[in-house]
Amino acid sequence: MIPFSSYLYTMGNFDLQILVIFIYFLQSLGRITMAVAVDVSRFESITMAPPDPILGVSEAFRADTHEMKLNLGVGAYRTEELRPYVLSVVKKAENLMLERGEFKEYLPIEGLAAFNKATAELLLGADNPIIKQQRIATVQGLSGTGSLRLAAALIERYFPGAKVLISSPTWGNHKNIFNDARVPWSEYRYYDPKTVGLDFDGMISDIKAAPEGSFILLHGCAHNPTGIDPTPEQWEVIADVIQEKNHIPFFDVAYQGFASGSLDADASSVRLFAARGMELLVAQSYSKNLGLYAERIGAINVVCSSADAAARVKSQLKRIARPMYSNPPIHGARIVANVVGDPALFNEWKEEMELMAGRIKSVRQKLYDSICAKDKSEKDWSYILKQIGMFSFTGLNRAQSDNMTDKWHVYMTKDGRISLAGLSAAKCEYLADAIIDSFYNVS
Ligand code: KET
Repeated sequence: MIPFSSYLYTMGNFDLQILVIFIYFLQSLGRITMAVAVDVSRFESITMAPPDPILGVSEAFRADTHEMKLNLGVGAYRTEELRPYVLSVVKKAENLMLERGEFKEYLPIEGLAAFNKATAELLLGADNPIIKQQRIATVQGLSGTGSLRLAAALIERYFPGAKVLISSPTWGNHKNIFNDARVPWSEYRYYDPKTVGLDFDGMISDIKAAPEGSFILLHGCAHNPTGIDPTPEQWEVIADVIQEKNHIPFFDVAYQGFASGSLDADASSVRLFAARGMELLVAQSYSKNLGLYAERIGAINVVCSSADAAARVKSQLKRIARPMYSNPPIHGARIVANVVGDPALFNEWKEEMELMAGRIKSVRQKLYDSICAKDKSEKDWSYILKQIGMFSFTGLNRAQSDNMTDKWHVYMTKDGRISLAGLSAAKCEYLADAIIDSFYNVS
């Protein structure tokens, strides 16, 4: 039988007109209903979501054509020429993978074994007894975000009603992650705008006041967005209170090696808690320290009091991962495993990381110097130097941050955070002018 559509082609204009009149006639008899009203979407009730407060800044930056525009929104490392940077150890590790002709089969749900071993060792130190005792459940995750999300799902499932305490302020996505996982959260005091420093007393009393057995989310190093970390002595007190209240520490380690340039120094907070025999959760990311942003490589680690508990936790993490994304991507996992597993590459990585951390420190200093040279008032800008990591929390309010973007084409998050990793020495003077103008001329 000839299909109706083919038959239409054989018809002349006059025939088609007759056909259309016939259809209208049938319609008027109620025999045919036009089922689809093409201009009304089935998705009509879905409203437009707001742009993401961090990643949306990059979209706005791309749309700006001004020659002085500067993207200090997302925490992503740039070279002095403000170009994205692929570490040379990453290129070498990728070459190794090509030479070896490595496969692309599915990974196990928990990820690449060599990666999981390497990541736990980087976190705790290779000779940490916890690893030998197999008290750590490590599951490869979709970078820091995906790893946090797995842990959130674990909390929701096995600690119903338990609260997560997050710092005020914190990385914006933390709230989304726990909201989406339906985990209740509240904030503990962290930042003191008066001193542009840590509100340590507020932090301690809020952690003390939380219901026993809460999860306390801590930034392992280089707190985002403030760049303010507790001192080693303060970490001890934080650990005391968490232990006293039977809380569970939950570390977000997204900047290991980036704060100080040393992998070990930046893991010292986590290691301090682990050495006390505490059970804890740690989400890791290789976006920043290995520049693997788009490879989505990280891990969730759960340190347990026994190997048996760790095995059970791991089995449940896998159970959560399987229906979410089945198993993780292999490329970034191999890069990390190859870099950490080869002593020459490992050393080269540490050198490159020091270089990146060093460049950020030098623009931090230059920005501070430029601001001090231009600002004739008595204002103390030294907090810029005291902060560490990728960011500076400028203290600029929303209107002042808007001025930075609208007038100066400096793209930043509206909480006043600037990513120094996106700043070059050549742009420090310009940024200093923008900050001074926004600070003094906008309220
Ligand atoms: N934790 C913290 C504290 C963090 O700053 C980020 C990323 C992540 C986790 C997650 O990174 P991932 O790429 O999923 O491993 N922060 C930067 C990028 C972003 O917002 O996604 C940022 O704050 O700019």
